[in-house]
Amino acid sequence: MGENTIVALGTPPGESAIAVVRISGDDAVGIADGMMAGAKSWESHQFYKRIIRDHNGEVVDDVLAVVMREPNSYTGEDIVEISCHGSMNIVSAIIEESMWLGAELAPPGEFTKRAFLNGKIDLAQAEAVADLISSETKLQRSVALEHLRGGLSKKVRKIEEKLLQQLSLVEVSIDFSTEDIEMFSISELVETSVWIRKKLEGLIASKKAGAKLRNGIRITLTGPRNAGKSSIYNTLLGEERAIVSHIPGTTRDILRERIHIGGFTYYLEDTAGIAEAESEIEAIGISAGIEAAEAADMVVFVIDGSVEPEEKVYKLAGKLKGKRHLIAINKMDLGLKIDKKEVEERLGADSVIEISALTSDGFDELKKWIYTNTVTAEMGKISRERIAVNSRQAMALHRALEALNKMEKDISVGQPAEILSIELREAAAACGEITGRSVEEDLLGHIFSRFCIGK
Ligand SMILES: Nc1nc2c(ncn2[C@@H]2O[C@H](COP(=O)(O)OP(=O)(O)O)[C@@H](O)[C@H]2O)c(=O)[nH]1
Ligand SMILES: [Mg+2]
Repeated sequence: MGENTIVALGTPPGESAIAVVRISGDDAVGIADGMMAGAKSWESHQFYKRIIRDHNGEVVDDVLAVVMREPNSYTGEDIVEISCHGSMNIVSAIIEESMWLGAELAPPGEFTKRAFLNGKIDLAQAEAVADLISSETKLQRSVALEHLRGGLSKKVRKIEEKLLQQLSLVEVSIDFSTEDIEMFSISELVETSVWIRKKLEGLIASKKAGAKLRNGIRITLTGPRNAGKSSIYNTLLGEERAIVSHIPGTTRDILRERIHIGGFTYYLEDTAGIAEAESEIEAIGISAGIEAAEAADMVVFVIDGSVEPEEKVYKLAGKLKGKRHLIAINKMDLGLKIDKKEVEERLGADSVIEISALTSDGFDELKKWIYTNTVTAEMGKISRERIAVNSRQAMALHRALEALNKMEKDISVGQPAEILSIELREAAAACGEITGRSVEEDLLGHIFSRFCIGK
């Protein structure tokens, strides 16, 4: 392969039972011999118990090592994996010794980049590796796994094949144009184009939900002072994260924490809420809170249900129209002085629930509302099909879509086959970027820099 040989820690840094150091490249086996020679030569995919010595002959550690010879390894190159005792001191010594014997430190994602360049996986699969490593919930994991198994690649390749098939027909007709016979059928070309456009649109539509799946969904708690926003925040988190007090205006900064509900990741935000500010600092907090609520995917508007509602509460809540929101009437343990029906009638809210941050009553309903409002049509589709493109992939698919739109337009005004073939080629190349069949080197650098070192 002619590439340099790389080394990196493959497990998280820190103390652990074992740590794994990976070496990949032409010299990997030579380096393994250099620091842990044994009586027997390395057979591929066999574990060997060896002693590592540095070049001064000093013992570094007792290890278990395995050699995986090309092409049957993750990178497609010779790989040596050394399971040593999980001390950073030992790990550093092994990495230093590998470097002394000629290896270089691997930049982030280098192992996976090599797997891609050596044809072990395609680009969509490589991206899925990063998603899989960073997945926190079952749904994130299963979508990443489906992509890693080639689920997305297969769909895109099918589209690509259809494009290339039409392209070849159109090109043949250009070559034989002097013979004045139609080599391809315009109606078939249009039919295929329409079919492909539908498929592309379906995949592109999964981007928005995919971003929510990968990056999390923002939920902001808002409402008047002292309604119990910070208390609800803490109850949802299961810890006393936000300061709760009967003194109005306690919360000033926006607090943000991750929670998981039903396979999705949420960023839950506690804000100062909305009110007339009583100090300059509070005013800053309030306007930041209002901005957060505007940018959020969902808003929970909290009302103190233990007191008669002030007219302005209805006015404030009314501002949320057009935003996915829930009205939570809090402090039901104190006995409610607010009529749920009246709130529903006056605000026409998505829904209104009664809860208590103190006793956790109604929190199942609160979580259910969050979950069902996440599983919109698009999210539901993701959890069924386990396919969700990322923004790079969506951009490429969008370019393919534009090329086809242009081609259909050109067909309708009678443009010649030469023009149509350019557009078909462009659409196919754009699809090829998903799997990495056609992709620029600097884009690769960008994609693999997202990875952690040692992957
Ligand atoms: N009895 C009762 N008191 C609550 C409940 N939620 C909040 N409180 C109290 O209401 C006051 C204001 O709560 P806090 O969470 O700081 O409200 P925020 O200003 O909206 O963040 C505090 O004294 C809380 O202990 C609840 O469900 N029941
Ligand atoms: Mg608060």
